[in-house]
Amino acid sequence: MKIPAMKRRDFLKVGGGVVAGAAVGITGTNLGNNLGAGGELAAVASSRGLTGAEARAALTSVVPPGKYDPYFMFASGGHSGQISIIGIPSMRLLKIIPVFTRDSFSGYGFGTDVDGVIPRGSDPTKSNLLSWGDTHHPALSETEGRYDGRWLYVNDRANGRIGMVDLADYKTKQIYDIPNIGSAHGGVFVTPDSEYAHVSSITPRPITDNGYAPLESYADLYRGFSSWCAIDQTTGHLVPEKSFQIELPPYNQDLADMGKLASAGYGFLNSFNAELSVGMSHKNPPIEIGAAKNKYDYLHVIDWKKAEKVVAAGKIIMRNGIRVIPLEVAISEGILHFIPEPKNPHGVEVSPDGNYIVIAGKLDPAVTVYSITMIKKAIEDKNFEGTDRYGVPIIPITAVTAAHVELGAGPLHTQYDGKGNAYTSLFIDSAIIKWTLGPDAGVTEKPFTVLEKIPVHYNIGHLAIPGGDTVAPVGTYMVALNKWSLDQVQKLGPQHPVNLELFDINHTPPRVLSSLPLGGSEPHYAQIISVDRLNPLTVYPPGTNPETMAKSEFATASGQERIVRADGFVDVYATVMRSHFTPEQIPVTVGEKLRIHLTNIETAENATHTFAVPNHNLQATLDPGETVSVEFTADRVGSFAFYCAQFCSAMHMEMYGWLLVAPTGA
Ligand code: K7E
Ligand code: CUA
Repeated sequence: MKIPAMKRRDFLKVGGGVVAGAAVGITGTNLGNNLGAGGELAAVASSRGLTGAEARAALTSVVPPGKYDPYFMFASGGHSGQISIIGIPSMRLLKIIPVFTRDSFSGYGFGTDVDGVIPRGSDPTKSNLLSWGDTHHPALSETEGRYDGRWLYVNDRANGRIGMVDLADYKTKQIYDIPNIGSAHGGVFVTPDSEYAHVSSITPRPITDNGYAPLESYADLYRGFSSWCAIDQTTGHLVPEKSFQIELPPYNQDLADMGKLASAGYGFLNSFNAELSVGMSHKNPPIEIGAAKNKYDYLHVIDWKKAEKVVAAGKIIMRNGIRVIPLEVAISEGILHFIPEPKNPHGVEVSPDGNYIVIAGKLDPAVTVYSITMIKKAIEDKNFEGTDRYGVPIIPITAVTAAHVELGAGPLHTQYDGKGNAYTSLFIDSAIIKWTLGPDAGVTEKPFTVLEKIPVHYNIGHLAIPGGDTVAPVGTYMVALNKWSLDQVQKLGPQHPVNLELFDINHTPPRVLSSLPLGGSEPHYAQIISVDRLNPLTVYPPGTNPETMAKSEFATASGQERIVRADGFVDVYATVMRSHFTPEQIPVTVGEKLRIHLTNIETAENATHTFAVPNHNLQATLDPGETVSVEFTADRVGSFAFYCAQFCSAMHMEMYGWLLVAPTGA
C-alpha cells in the first residue's frame, strides 16, 4: 500500500497529541478504503500509545521489508576495531567489516597464523601480533571532492595504523603500520582526489633509535608526524614508497581536515598541549590541567602541494622506511604555519566551498571561523607575530578570523548541509547547534547566526550528514552519534549501549525520527554516502583471492581436487559447494605441514560456506567464487570433523569431512 505524498504530508502535520481518529486527517478517498476516516493508521498509532509526532517520525523513516535505504552510513567502531554499515533512514545495522580485529564470522584473522592482512599489518618491532585496533575516522575515497564509492580508509587510534577497505567486496585489504608514529587520531582524511590518506600522531614519540626517551627531554626528543599516505589509483592500496611525513613539534596533533575548492592543497590540523605537559610528577600538574593552561593552541596549516614538491626535490631524510620532511625544512620552505586557536580544540572542519575553516573549542563555548582568503593573504604578506619555540611562524588570529560564534558548552564537531548552514555538536550541553555560515559561503542574510538548538540523548561526539564533509552535502538526514544512552534504553547490565539518533533536517526545526542504540562498541565519526555511488560485487569471478582481487594461483575447479605432497608440505586443493567438501577426507601424519586451498565453486548469490576445523582455532569463510588458503601444522593426533559453519542448504548439517591426523608409523 502506498500512501500518496500529499496526504502523507497532511498526516505528518499532526502535532504532539496522541493520534486519534479524525484528528489525523486521513480520508478514505485518499488513503484507500482499508484506511478510512479515523481508520487503521490512526488506530495503530493509538493502540501503541504513539503521539502524533512519533507516528509521523515512524512513517518518515520506515523502510519496509524488501525495500532499500537510499544511504549507507559507514561508522567507525571504536575499540572494536571495526567499521559498521548502517542503512539510512532505516537505522538498520546491515554489515560489520572487521578491519583491525579478528572476526570469526567473516573468517578474518582465523584462517592462518603465518600470513594475511592482520599479521602483515603489525610491525614486529613494535610489539607482537596486533589483533585489535581503535577506529575513529572512516574516510571514503573522493573524486573532485565527492565520495566516489571506491575505497574506505580508517585510522587505528591505538597503534598508529591505517586500514584500507575495498568497497568492491567490503573487505579489508591492507593495514599499513605507519612508521614513526605510535598513535593516530587526526584522520584518516583523504585529499579531494584521493591522492593521499592523511593521518597524524595524537601523542608524539621520541625520535631516538630505540623509541625511548625520558620525559625530561620531551621538548627536544619527542616529535609528532603528519603522514601523507599515497593511494594507488588502481587498487586503492597505500604505497609506502610514495608516501611522506612532515615532522612536527611535540604538540598533540588532533583532528584534521583537507582543504577543498577555495582551500584545495592545504591540510588543517588541530592540536592541543602546546604547554608540553607530560603528566603528574613532583613539580608538574596532571596532563588535563597542564595541557589546558594556555589560552591558545595552534592550528597547523600545511601546504601539502608544496610539500610534494619539496619531497620531489629530495629535501628529505629517510626515517624507518619513509621519506620525512624535517621540521626546519618544513619551516624554511613555507610548508607549515600556525594560527592560534582557542583552547584545547577538537574538531576542525572545512566548509563545502572550502572558504571557512571551523574550529570547535572544546573548552571554549564557541566555534572560531577562519577565512582561507585571509590565511593565504597573511602567508603571502608574511604577516606573522613571531614563532613558536621551534621556529614555526605564527599568523595573528585577528588577521584570519571571520567570526567567533558562541554556541554553548563543549563544541566538538561540525557538518554542513549544503544550504549555507553548519551543525555543531555540543558534548557537554547534549545538543546540536544549527548556525549559518558567512558571505564567502553565500550567506548574506543573518551570517554566523545561531538558528536552532537541537537536543540529543546524550553527550554527542560526531554527527553525520550525507556528504556532510564533502563539496556537495545533501541536507536531508543527520545522525547524532551519542556516547551515552542513560534512560533511553532498558537496563542491560552496567554497560550501556551508545545511542545514535536520526534527524530530519529537511524540516525546520529539525525533528528526531528514530534512534539506534548500538549493541557494539562506540562509533566516533561516520560518513554517509548515497547508495547509488556504490557498485559492489555480488559474486567473485571464479577462484578470486580477495586480498589481491586477482585469480588465486591455488584456485581449484570442480574435478581438479587433489592432495599433493612436495617440498615438505601437504597441499590440499579443495572445493566447496552445497552441500559438500571435496575431498571429504584429508589423511595426514602428525607433524606434517598442511596448506589447504579452498575454492567456493558456487556462482549463486549469497551461497557462502565456511571451513571450520575443531580444536585448531581455524575458521575460514568463503563467499561464492572465493579462494582461501590456510596453513597450519597437524601437530596433534586425532580425528577432526571439519564442517561448514554457515547454514547454507537443506543438507548443511551433512556438509562436513574428516581431517585424520594419524600417529607416526600408523
Ligand atoms: Cu571526536 Cu576520535 Cu573524532 Cu571521538 S573523536 S567523538
Ligand atoms: Cu555450506 Cu553449510
